[in-house]
Amino acid sequence: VNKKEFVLKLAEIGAVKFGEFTLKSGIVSPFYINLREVISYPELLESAAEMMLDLTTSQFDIVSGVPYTALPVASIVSQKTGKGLIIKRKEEKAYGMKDSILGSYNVGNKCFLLEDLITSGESIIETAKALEQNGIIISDIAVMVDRSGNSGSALKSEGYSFTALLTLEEMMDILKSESRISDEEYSKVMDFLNDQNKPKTRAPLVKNSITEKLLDVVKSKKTNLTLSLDVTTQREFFSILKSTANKIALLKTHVDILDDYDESFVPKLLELKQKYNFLIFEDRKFADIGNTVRHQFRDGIYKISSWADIVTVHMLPGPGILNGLFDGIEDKSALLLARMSSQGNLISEQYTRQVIELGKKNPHCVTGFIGHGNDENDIKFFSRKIPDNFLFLMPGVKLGSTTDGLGQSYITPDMAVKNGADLIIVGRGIIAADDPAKAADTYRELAWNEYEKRNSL
Ligand code: S5P
Repeated sequence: VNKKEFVLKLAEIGAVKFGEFTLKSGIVSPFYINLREVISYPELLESAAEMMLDLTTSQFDIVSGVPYTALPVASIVSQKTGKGLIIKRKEEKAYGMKDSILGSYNVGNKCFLLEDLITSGESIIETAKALEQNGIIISDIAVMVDRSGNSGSALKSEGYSFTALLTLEEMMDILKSESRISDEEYSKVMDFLNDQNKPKTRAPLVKNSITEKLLDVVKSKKTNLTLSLDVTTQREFFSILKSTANKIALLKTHVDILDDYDESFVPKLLELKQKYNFLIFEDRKFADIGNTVRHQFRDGIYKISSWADIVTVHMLPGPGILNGLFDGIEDKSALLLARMSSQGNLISEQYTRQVIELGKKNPHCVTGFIGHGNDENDIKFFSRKIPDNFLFLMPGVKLGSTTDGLGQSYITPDMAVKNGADLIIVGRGIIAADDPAKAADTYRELAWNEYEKRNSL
């Protein structure tokens, strides 16, 4: 077999389809690729195994695949080479690491690892790491189709290299040259692939009134900076706010950390809001049942719903939390915590996905998502999951340090925005600076330049 025949056969069994497909992220894709069915076509499996074996560059002692689709391919490679097969369990065992790998191997064995499709590279990294934890050395990684659009850069930044039998572009070229897709379909796919790799402006799709207001402020003041004013006295609060207010689009408060909160606070705050044109975001992080958060939002000393435009919400209690908060309230909106910046936080990839799903179902009261990433690829990966009618706000932004000694992780403002954050949230980078006004300028400029660059693409 050659690649061409292989690709034609893939198209024949419906592994690549053309049309309109709504992806998990809400984005409509002009094609859909699903290699899972390959396992039911023995001759396809065999050609995949042969061609992927040809991609290896070094000797190996054992072979494995990322579960599930790559496993039968790995099993054929095993038969052809006489090297043993091992399998990493897909389900996490509740207890210990014992039995996380099936099959026989020795510590120090070199393993050839196969995968069918790479998008983010996450599942390969997960499998490779698990094998390594058991003393296995990953000597080669081969994938059938690379549709990452960035040659699997997440994998590279983790120190792994891989070879792909096919890139998506290559597949499309073959299908086009064999007249299996029209020129129109071909250019749609290519445009889509190009588009996907650049984060784009979200404004035109936004339907939420608070989000629209926020984006108006961003545009008119030329700033996508959120100031996190985490100080404990009103004097400090208003002094920093006055000197930075013309540089920010959004003011984030933790009203409950003020030592001297009294009824003069809110009127003073609203006066400055009026004067300097920013929105107010009380970072209350609601996380209880609907009835409780309803009171927490409206009642008590702070009566948050009377002055904050935006509040943060943990979706852990389920969708009822949004009803409790926003029923009967029109002009307020939530930012859902989809990821956190603190090291070792318990948020899983699946939880993040579910939070985004719940947000998508409630565009009337959700402005966007709080998220973070460990590096450029991780931020991009997260950003792509956020539909175009929602914003992505990123805390954990600071120049000159990567942590605060209390578990906070920092990345730089330009890196945050370049890779997809719409607004950055900066606290101590500004409030602990010798000259907060000057620091706010620096952060604003770095973030804004990247924002403009991105939106002019
Ligand atoms: O994941 C998060 C979410 C939030 S809202 N990580 C965060 O740090 N935050 C908030 O952003 C946090 O409560 C704090 O108010 C601010 C970051 O402050 P900094 O001083 O570390 O910039």
